[in-house]
Amino acid sequence: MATRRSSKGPAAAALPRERRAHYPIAIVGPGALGLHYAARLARVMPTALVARSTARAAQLRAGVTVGARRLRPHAYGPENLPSADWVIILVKAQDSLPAARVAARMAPKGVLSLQNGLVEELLRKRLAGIRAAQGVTTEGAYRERGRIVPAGHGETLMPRGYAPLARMLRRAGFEVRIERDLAAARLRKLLVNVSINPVAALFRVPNGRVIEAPYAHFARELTDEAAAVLAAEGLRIGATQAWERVVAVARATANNRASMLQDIVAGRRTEIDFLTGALIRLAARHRIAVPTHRAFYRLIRLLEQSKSERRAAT
Ligand code: KPL
Repeated sequence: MATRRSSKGPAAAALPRERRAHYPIAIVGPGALGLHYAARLARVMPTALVARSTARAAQLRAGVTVGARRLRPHAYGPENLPSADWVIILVKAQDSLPAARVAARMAPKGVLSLQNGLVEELLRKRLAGIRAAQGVTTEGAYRERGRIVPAGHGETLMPRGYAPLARMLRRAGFEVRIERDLAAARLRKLLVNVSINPVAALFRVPNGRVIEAPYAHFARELTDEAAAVLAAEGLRIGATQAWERVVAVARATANNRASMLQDIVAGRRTEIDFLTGALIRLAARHRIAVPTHRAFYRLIRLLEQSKSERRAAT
């Protein structure tokens, strides 16, 4: 597919700065899930991938294996951004603001976040004047010895007004649904994340094991507590339905390593503040006790700390 400014395709890495390359789509965030989306999209259209630094972009351009294929992405750092019609943000929740700044500089028609947590308000503020929304994805992918392993076929939800982006993703083979009640879908995703991710990260098990003994006991308690909080937030969900939802996602992504587990193993900061932390703040607002979430919050924080202390000591 041709770019708007060059009929030879967006070989932008080699283009002089003044001839900014243009893409139909750009992904901000080359983590496991970002690379999974980028790899599929790149098979059917020029796709830009934006990394946090020029050095990281250069590493990515050298190639990365995603599934059975070698991807040589059109990767950019923040200093040399192309423009793009549509931007998908797939960075960690704690990196939302810099990612939104980068997205705005690509002058897009619309920005869709597919991040975990509840970040829509924050993004909308930062992207004032640009169509922006937080959708939901239940796709799964993880990194293993430098390669990306897609693990779990999910759904990508987005609001009305995103039909051109939905068509692109469908062309790339993603299952996409235009969702009328995205606020509810985001709360359902939060339910899944707060029930699966901390258990997977603490016990270092793949998603499928989280719903089996002995881990299921903890996951079920987390789900029950979360269901009560989310119902108070207006989500129409009972405890049984909530558990069925968690079980369904854990089964659909059985071989996946939850993002929080990947962060712990890699010694990175996790999204615990934006997931369990967010749920605890909602619970406090509704005066609902969530002792199991509080315990997991502290345990994950402890794991993060001991990892960084070990790093500092070496
Ligand atoms: O969103 C996820 C995550 O790992 O963060 C799930 C849906 C649990 C898939 O692993």
